Amino acid sequence: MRNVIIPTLNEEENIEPLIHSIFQHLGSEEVNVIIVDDNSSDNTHSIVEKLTDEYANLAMIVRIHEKGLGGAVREGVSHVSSGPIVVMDADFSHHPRYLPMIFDKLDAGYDVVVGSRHTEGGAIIGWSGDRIAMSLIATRLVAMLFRVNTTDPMSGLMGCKSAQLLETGFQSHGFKFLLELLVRNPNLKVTDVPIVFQDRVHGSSKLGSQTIMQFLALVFSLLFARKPKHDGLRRQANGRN
Ligand SMILES: Nc1nc2c(ncn2[C@@H]2O[C@H](COP(=O)(O)OP(=O)(O)O)[C@@H](O)[C@H]2O)c(=O)[nH]1
Ligand SMILES: [Mg+2]
Repeated sequence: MRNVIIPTLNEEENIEPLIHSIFQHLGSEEVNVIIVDDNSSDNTHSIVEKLTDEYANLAMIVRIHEKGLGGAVREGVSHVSSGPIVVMDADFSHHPRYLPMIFDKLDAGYDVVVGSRHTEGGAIIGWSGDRIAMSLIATRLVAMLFRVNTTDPMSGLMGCKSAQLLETGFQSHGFKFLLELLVRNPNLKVTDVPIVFQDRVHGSSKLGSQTIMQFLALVFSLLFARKPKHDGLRRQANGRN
């Protein structure tokens, strides 16, 4: 069974049309949709609850005391029994029309499939110049520091072959869990599919200055966690095996 995990925080205008659209694109019998809501203060919770009467394969987890995208994803993954998983935003920036293509690539044997804004055919629509510049700087910095097999390690739209990989592949609770997954697991078979990322029309972004600090802290922690490139040579030079 295919699975889609959607972390939500105050997405009352987006969540109902998004859920209908996902089931339309994938078939309501063919996919489990799991909403992980961090105790939204708007009506997200009650809207999803109402829709669970309509869709047998829709589930919602509400976390009362925790916040954070990465932790919400891991919580959702713990409710997946089998099959590939796609993680996407709730705000239509990641359109459900891309889901069949991502699942097809996972079925074809890729470990991770990234919805990329920076590959041929991809784009970002609606962001301010400042936000595009910030995202590009972060992407370039990551490309300089780490070997990641994607053009968009900062993407929030990603597919993963199994729950096990998503459960164990990253530790942080913040936004950039894909980056962490790729750096900590450098041998994964990764591919990109181009996406046109459309900035949200309803609701507001939860990204703030705290997110930038979180990103920098993650980069530093990954730099220290990274295995040396020439591990074998170094051990030989030290006379150890
Ligand atoms: N469960 C949960 N979801 C979150 C949290 N922060 C953001 N989200 C959701 O994660 C997705 C991406 O957040 P968004 O604010 O759109 O970030 P942006 O697209 O980078 O501006 C959306 O579906 C949000 O509702 C959080 O702390 N917990
Ligand atoms: Mg968004």
